[in-house]
Amino acid sequence: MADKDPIVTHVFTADPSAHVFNGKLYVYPSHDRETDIKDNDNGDQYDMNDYHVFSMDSVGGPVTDHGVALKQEDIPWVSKQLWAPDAAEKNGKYYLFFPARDKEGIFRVGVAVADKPEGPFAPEPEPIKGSFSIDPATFVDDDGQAYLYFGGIWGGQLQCWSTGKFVQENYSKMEAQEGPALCAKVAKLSEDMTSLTSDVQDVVILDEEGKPLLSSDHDRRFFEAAWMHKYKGKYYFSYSTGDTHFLCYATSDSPLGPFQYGGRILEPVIGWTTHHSIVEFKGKWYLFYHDTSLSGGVNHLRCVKIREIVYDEQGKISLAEPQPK
Ligand code: FUB
Repeated sequence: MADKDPIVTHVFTADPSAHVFNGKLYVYPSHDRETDIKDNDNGDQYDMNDYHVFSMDSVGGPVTDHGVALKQEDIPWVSKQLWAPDAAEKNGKYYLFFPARDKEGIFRVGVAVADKPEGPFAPEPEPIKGSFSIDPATFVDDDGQAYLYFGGIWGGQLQCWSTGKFVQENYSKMEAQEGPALCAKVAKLSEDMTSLTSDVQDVVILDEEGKPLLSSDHDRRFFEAAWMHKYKGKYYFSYSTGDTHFLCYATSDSPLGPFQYGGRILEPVIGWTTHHSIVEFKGKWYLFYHDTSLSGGVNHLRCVKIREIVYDEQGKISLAEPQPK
């Protein structure tokens, strides 16, 4: 089985968030760039400073690069590292959610607003109050309520927030050392999508015995790359397991969980990180993900790819074609 081709090769792209707006498929990825910074667990080598938006009319067809939609120098609160973004549409406006380090080096989530899916996006002057860590993913439910999922351990700093306040000394612990795993976070978004209107709560993932996944369960516990989609009335929370390099999912009857662990979607790809989105387009379901094949395996120079996924009668996800070994 041949591997997939990157959707674009003229720039490095990663962390793809795919959405259908006005009948077109839009992709909001990180824009990886070359740097001399050596790889470390902090993720300093992921030193991105702008976002491009891409669109396509068909999967496998031509991809349009709409150019720079938002850049670091235009965001007053950001010091560095524009990491994995997501986008949403609400009441005819388009919102780009993005994580970045503030001037104190703490990751926060910002939001920027546009009239068109491809931007340009105008950033709010401050990060979203109450937001922290990385990898925002938005989900607008059928009743119009929008949710913001976020979080990432290790370089994503989630372990620093276990008391509700940022504790720098907790950084080097990387994650919980025993007991339940640290969870991704979720909160409701306001009607104008620029603030949180509920408490931030844990996205709890349960094992087959109904117990929260343990911190020692590196094959299944949440690491980063939250994504939410809905299929046949069920909420699917998917995520990366980080150091074990799997993309997994869990399901619930509520967007707030708790979620039941469901299985793996993607086995490890070339490169350390793995990050994805899931979207329905023209009657088929697709997994957008990245690997490092375009750079010959450089961890911070990644490329976005697409695979079709299918559901069985129980709603279990698998790839439409087997993943090459
Ligand atoms: O792209 C930078 C970081 O790498 C993302 O925020 C993570 O999800 C990982 O893909």
